[in-house]
Amino acid sequence: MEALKQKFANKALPLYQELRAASKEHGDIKVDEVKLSQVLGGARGIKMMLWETSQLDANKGIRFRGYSIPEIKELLPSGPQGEPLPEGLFWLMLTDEIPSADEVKQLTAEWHRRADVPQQVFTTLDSMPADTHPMTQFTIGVMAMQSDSVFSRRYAEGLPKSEYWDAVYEDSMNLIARLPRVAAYIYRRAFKDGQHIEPDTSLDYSANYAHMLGSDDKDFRSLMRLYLTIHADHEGGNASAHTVNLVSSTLSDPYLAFSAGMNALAGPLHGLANQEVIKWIFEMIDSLGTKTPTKEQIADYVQQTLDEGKVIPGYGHAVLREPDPRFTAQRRFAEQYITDSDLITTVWKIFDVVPPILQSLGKVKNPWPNVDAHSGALLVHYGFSEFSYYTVLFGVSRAFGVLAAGIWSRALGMPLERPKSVTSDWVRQQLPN
Ligand code: HAX
Repeated sequence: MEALKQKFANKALPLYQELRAASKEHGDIKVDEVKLSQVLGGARGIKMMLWETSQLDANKGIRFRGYSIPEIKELLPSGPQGEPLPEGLFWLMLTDEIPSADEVKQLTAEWHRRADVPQQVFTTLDSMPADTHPMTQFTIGVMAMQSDSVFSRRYAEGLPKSEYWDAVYEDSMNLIARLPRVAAYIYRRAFKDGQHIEPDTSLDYSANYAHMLGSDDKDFRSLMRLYLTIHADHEGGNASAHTVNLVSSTLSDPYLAFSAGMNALAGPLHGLANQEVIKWIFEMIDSLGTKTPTKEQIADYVQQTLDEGKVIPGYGHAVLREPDPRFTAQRRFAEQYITDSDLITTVWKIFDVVPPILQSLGKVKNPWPNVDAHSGALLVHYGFSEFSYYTVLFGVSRAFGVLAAGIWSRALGMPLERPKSVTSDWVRQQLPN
């Protein structure tokens, strides 16, 4: 058994016993109460699932196994310029241990070993118009690999429940290994006349992905390492993670579950916001006729967007109540690596202008920027201005978190997810006369 799988098994199997006993002996302990406003308000804040890999604090932001983003940057094995390797984060999420540089190297090699993409994926993608939205191509590309699912095959052969996690582990590792090749293939066929670039197995996961996209710039590689790390997981309740959790609870295999989650990520209130942000900024620049808008001009444009009944993309969050540390990490990256970018200066001016305007509306619970407010400007800086592709990058990263969590769910024997719905008649009956 490979080292990572063995380490995982050593952690997960005793926890399975512990949680089973807790549920049996203390299952009546109340952990939450549900208010009508939550039933009618998108189930905000209701505690209803187990998610081992990360936890979101409304004020402090994401913690991966208890570690903040600055701590992750400090502790995880990193690339040559010091940005963390997402391989290390995956290891941490799966084992609750910070890996050594050597362990991370082994994981990179393991993913290269598993990275061969079946020909039918490219044939399937090539049968679609090249201008099909990249997120649609991405989920179809993932689905085209489903026939390779180890879980599906072994389940059909009579896999016992105690071994579900093992087959899900195999699928998840294969899927993560293959995603950069599929995602880069989509980028090159959509935007670079189908001139594809072969993988370079001497590179780490992020640098190889950057290479296949078409960039060997060392700073862009560093950005990819940071980007793929900070987008990986945001606890279990967000729409893409929750979708993966729900679908995989039916024992759909990781290919089916992950592509379902990617369809949730493709919505503008969720991952597609990274595309919407840069589109909105470019439209603002066009409409104002300047690449260096003043704060007053930005404020007017923000007001105009709100008057048109639209949201300001990249601002607000269902859980966070402070600026998103993933925004701050990208800002720090820009401060360190990039001087003189009108676009990035504009992103920072927007950060000064938008929160007080949203606050003044009196209804927005979080006026601060989220992860998507910054990422597009960084990508444009390094020559990737095809913003309809941005959510695919997010999706490749999100695979680390949701698939690690999926392995945990099967190891912990999590059952079919099935919450309760109510009708409006039922709601009326609860109201005082
Ligand atoms: N601009 C304008 N209005 C906003 C707003 C924004 N950025 N954020 C929230 N509001 C409005 C809501 O539309 C809602 O208005 P109504 O009552 O008239 O319907 C009101 O403020 C209350 O909303 P909320 O409770 O503060 O926010 P929600 O939990 O309902 O929604 C969203 C959270 C992220 C969907 C929301 O803030 C939003 O639409 N933001 C813009 C889109 C965006 O950036 N999405 C990415 C979020 C991060 C993410 O998932 N990345 O992948």
